[in-house]
Amino acid sequence: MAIEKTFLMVKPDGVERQLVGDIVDRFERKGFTLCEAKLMTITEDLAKQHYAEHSERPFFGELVDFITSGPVFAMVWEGENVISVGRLMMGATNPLESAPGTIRGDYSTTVSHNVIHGSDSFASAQREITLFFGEEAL
Ligand code: 3AN
Repeated sequence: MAIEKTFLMVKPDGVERQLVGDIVDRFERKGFTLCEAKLMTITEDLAKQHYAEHSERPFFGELVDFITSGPVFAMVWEGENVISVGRLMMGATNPLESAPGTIRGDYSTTVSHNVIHGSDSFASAQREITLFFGEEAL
């Protein structure tokens, strides 16, 4: 048993396609608790910090351009194993591997415009929650 918190974010494509309600609904029905949420536009500086681990990758510029291209819906969710279960609910990054029934499996066909971001580890969750909502949200 591990009650923990994770950072989830509906990306600009998901907000534009009006998928926020569906995504919040999935996590609520699963039994997780929404702790923080805000609709916001990410600055270039915040995008670069958020995706720092990808800064050397060839798609980094594209990634920053996309995530700053329109409003995102940033959230903190709490619950048992919410970090790893949240990743399962999101589906794989590779569209060939994101199963139907998952968020990406149901709504996305590409690796870049893939609707949702979720922390991939406890350390990432701590870092991302602090970056978007401050230490008091941990
Ligand atoms: P995830 O979001 O599933 O944790 P990461 O951390 O490997 O995936 O990648 C972060 C983001 O970078 C992905 N959500 C995706 O939008 C983008 N990305 C990953 N690989 C590629 C790629 N080959 N081309 C373009 N964008 C990519």
